[in-house]
Amino acid sequence: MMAAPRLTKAEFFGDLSLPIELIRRNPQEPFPLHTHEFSELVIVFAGRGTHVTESEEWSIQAGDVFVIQGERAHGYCTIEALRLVNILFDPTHLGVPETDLLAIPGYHALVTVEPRYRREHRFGSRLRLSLEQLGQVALLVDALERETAAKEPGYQSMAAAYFMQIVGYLSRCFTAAGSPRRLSLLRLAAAIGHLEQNIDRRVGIAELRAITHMSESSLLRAFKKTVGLSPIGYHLRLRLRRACRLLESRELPITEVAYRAGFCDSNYFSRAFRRVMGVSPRAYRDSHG
Ligand code: RM4
Ligand code: NI
Repeated sequence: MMAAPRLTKAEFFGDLSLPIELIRRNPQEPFPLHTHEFSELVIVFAGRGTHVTESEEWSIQAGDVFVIQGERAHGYCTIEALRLVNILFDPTHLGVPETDLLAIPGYHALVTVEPRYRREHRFGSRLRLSLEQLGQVALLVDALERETAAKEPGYQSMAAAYFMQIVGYLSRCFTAAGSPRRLSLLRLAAAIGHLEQNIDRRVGIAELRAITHMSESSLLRAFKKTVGLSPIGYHLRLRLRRACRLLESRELPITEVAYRAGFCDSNYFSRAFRRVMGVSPRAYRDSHG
């Protein structure tokens, strides 16, 4: 089989200074399997269609919302007046993880956990909005569209703010919609969010168990499957990522950087840093100045 084509940011983002591109598909035409350099948030406003991946097919309809991480091949076939809005975004340039969007339990459920469980749950855990919710999102989408079209001074921040409102609103809808399967996604999402919001200290498994109400073994298994790392490994990456940012800014001595990234022992910090990053914190700072 031929590899699915990979769509690039340069082809699809009209304005490369913005990590967001809104595309209305009225209608969405059948579209062959593809991957992309970016992610997309799909909001289905009307009609029906079949969303396909390499191995599965799901029918989609008005109200369905899902996030597609770019590396997963997907496309559309059999379409009945399908109208959707596709918000393409570059997750590495949004700055979203620094915000308290992470505190919304549905956030990671929507963007991180559900995409990983889509196959196993046969699309059954996706977010489906009520008509009223769809109307609310439509208003935010219109506002984002006006901002990106008019490009008045400040439009980059305004567009990012509308995008965050959309994601925040949808995350809250995800939190509110409770089927048992969704609840299990929300639990895992809560664990991921908790680690991301507590980068400056150690977080043990007992703490995560208390938040998720999961047994240690099912928590570890589900976490590994979703994130690709153990909770401790993931948390360590987050802390090192923060350390990198602090080292790059050159404002703090290395012992203080270690402390702010949740390491009370700066020797241990240096060892962990070198193991993951391949260089010492000092060498990292020297090469990023
Ligand atoms: C297509 C379809 C794809 C999207 C491209 C940009 O019509 O919606 O999923 O990646 O547009
Ligand atoms: Ni796509």
